[in-house]
Amino acid sequence: MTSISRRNLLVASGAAAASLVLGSRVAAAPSEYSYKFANNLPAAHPMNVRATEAAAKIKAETGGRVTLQIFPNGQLGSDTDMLSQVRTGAIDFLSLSGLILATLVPSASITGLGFAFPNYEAVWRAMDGSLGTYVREQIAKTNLVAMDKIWDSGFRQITSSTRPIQAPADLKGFKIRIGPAPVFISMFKGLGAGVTPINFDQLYTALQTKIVDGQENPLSIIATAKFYEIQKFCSMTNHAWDGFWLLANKSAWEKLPAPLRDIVAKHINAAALAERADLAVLNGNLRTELSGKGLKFYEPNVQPFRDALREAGFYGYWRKSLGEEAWAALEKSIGKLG
Ligand code: X2X
Repeated sequence: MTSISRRNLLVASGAAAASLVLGSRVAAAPSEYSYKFANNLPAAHPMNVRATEAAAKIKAETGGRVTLQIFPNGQLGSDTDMLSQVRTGAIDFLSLSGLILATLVPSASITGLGFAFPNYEAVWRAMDGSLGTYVREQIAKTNLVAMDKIWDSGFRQITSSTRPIQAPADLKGFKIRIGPAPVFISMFKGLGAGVTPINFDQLYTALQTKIVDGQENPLSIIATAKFYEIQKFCSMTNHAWDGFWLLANKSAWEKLPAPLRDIVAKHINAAALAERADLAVLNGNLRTELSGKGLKFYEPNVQPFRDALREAGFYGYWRKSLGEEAWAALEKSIGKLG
């Protein structure tokens, strides 16, 4: 399985988008189990590239009985629209950040707590261990099924069109876009920023029209969404890690005979691991690539940000809000937080 090269990521967006658009618009001959898989990411993001590969493998191994049509780029609506759709069965699969899933499953916020994960070793120890199990159990209490392996989105950085963010004081009066994610709204309010919740499909325009001064996302999304075209500065705050749960509508999932479900789960989970590896490669290269596109990088000392969150009562609030079981599952993987 080849990894997505840096060059492929930044230059293949047209081809990838075209292939996915064609794939989604050219009426595929209906198979016995035809599923819609929606997400908010650009077609060139490794998540869509690997999901497309997985869909082909699923179709091949099931002899065409199971097909997944992929709808990237928020084609089927905003994140909050698509979450409603996967709950009703209007779409069958949705990849969604735990930050936004938290509007339905509050405990999903736990993976987005500020500065919770020091590195990827801690992320995968948690998400492939007790914390991931805990959150999937909470998701299962809704009418959704979460696949075993969470996909990587990455450690999030702050971009700006006005000034580099180097200390909490720089966030005072800074108009930052946040996804409709309770824990991030809380985090950036706690840091003193002016928070504007906007769905991802509206973000490029909001930045371009200066409705907001900046936003925060991993480098792979800054690159594939081309935010470097309308942002000047990027501060490597690594203020939170984020991942995408691969969610299935429960009745659509249970409609599949067990042997077909096993094939679908096998290839989707394998694709998640391949996508994680892709991002690991990209995370080592994208800063150079984005610098070449004009983005100016900064490496702020993050301890003042952590201290400001603690002083604002952020960790105490979320420990109480999420509960001791969730907090114990988190600290089992990362040690003491807050
Ligand atoms: O909306 C965002 O910023 C994104 C794409 O990172 C999420 O899905 C949370």
